[in-house]
Amino acid sequence: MSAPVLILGAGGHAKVLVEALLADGALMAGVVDADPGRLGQSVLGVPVIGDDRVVEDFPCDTVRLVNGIGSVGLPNLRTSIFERFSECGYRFATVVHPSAVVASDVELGEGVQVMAGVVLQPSCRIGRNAIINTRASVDHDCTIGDHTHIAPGVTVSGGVTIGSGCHVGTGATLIQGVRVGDGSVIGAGAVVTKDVAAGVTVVGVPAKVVMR
Ligand code: JB2
Repeated sequence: MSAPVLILGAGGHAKVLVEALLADGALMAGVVDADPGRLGQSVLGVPVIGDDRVVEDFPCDTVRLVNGIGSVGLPNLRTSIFERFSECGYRFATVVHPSAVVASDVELGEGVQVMAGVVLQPSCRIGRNAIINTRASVDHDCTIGDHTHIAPGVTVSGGVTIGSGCHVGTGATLIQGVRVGDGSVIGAGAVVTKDVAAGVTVVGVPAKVVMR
């Protein structure tokens, strides 16, 4: 039996994670949130039991953490909370909704979150703390970096490499073999037909750089 999970954050992203965890039969230790107004509330029936200080009440070998901070609006917080608790010895659970199709040789890093309806084709490697959000598809031989968010409905064709700390916006499409550098943002609905440098924002069809 796996250790129970403690969710960090009680907002929209956490709600989707709780749904996936309950569907997978996970044991729930509770939710912690920085907002004192959330204390006593619940997320799909899982109680908010305090703020991040409560985590220390659970020795790190008795609980698995789930990063419920989304990467829209709070991308740096999502990464820093993952690194901070990892350094303290906590482990992050990998969450895979039972409706996701994940090929047998796919490598999922610690704390990866694969939401409902996702397809991950053979030989993909997904980095630590990445989100593959609702109904996204990632085709064969892709590499997705640590802390990157693939938003709902994104289509990633075969052999694509996306760096760490990237955001690929809702419904974007990346054609086969393109490479996206670390820290870049792909706008919602963009169609990426050629490589994207690190640290830039691209939007449109075909995608063009709008910010460096
Ligand atoms: O340091 C913190 C902290 N800072 C903010 N520790 C903990 N434990 N919680 C923290 N929070 C809490 O995160 C806020 O008080 C708030 O309750 C929650 C963020 O909720 P929100 O709904 O604003 O964002 P989200 O990150 O859950 O979801 C965003 O990203 C998802 C990927 C939204 O844009 C969603 O629509 C999106 N699907």
